[in-house]
Amino acid sequence: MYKKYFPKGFSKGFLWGGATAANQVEGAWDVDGKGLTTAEVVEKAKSRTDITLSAVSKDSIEKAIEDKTTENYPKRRGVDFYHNYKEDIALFAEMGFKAYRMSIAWSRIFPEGTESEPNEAGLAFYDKVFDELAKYDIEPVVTISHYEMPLNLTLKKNGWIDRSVIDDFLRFTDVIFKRYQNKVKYWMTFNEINAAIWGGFVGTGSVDSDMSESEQLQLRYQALHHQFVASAMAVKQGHAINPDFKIGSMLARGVSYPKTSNPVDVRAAQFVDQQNLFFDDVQVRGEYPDFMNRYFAENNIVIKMEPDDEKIIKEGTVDYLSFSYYMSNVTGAVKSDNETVGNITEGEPNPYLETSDWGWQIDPIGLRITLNELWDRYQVPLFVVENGLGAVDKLEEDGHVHDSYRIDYLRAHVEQMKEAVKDGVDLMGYTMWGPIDLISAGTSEMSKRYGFIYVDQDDDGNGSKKRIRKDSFEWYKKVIHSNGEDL
Ligand code: BGP
Repeated sequence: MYKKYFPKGFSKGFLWGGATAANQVEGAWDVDGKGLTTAEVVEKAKSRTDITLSAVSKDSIEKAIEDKTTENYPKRRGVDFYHNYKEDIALFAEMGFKAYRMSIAWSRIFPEGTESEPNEAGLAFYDKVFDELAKYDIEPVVTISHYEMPLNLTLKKNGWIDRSVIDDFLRFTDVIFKRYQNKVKYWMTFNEINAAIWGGFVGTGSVDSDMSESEQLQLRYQALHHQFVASAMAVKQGHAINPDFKIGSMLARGVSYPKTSNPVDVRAAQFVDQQNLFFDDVQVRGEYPDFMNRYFAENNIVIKMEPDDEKIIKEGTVDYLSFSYYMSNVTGAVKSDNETVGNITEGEPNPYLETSDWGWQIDPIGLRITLNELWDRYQVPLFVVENGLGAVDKLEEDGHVHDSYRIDYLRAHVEQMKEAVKDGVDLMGYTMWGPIDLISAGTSEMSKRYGFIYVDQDDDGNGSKKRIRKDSFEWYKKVIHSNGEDL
């Protein structure tokens, strides 16, 4: 029947909030029995591309472990959310957050990754965080693995390349699903699962810096396959523990525009786009798409599968699709030397767009395009779980941070998100990235700030760690209060 109706704005229960990751906020890296993680041995870098696997060798890991001046590793210190969580959550509540996306540090629960029993002190910490959120009716949205794993799994097994890590992961998910079954409803398995390919070590925990490019690809796709299987098994496991759980996928999404209307450019952009979407083809539709099977065959990549893997992947499809969105890309058939930087590195500059201080191309309309595309392709609820502006903020003499540029960025993206909702996209929520300043995933800097809340700490860890509301804090409060009407 013809429906003379279209949604006029965000749904009533829309999940407004913010997103962080354990290794970027918590600090307290060796407190209460926690083990070292892969994130805590990655060195500072100038850009995202420097954190790809080639930057992480066995030697650099050894050096990082031996280095006793641990204060040099910002991710080991974070912004000390571990000790400040009450104050930080109170500030989120003051803005009216309905949801807080956070991750559980695997190595707080299983310090080495291989133990048979979990670390009670680690579990107790997240109990306290979830209870604090519940006080304010803030829904936790939990990323199970956000760019880290217990370092021991890298040292002993070379990370996700070893199939037995699936068992280690499922022991971890079994414990947290059971423990928090009445406190957490929304989960996602792997942050930006496509980082397994372009982020190397960060995504897979496997060191392949001494390999050729084709060997690296072989290793990364195999490690990724193990993550697909682990994710699908976790979805099934979680639903058996609590059928009300909503367990999602998480993709770093950036639409790829053709450089010109020449069909060869259009096809080149489509290829890049398919390479980006294939992760959700597996996790949402439940099978490897044929264009990837062709790609594997033509690139001599052989995915080793166990007899049941295809069935497992089919039966463990996700309940919703979440993604990060920061920028879009441009692709042409002929590769240009003029590469853009960003969290998805392939691409060229777009003359119609401005860039952030870190060169990421700002494209709010691309978010509407992305939402429509994902909805058309998958027809499952969507969730924007990261979007934000990394900028150099200045604490003025009046004691404030006047971040009108951040408000402009976020407003433009929320506007386009609203357009997508009016287009009919089923959108569950929006957790912008970094509601409180945190350590950058890409560069380990503190000075790349995303937050509504300023943290007084510099790149070397100096500062009082005092929390200060920026101008954007009041703006977001108004946005949430009006359910996205007052922008
Ligand atoms: C995403 C990651 C986050 C986050 C964000 C911003 O890709 O999931 O962990 O950090 O990007 O990136 P960066 O910190 O490099 O600015």
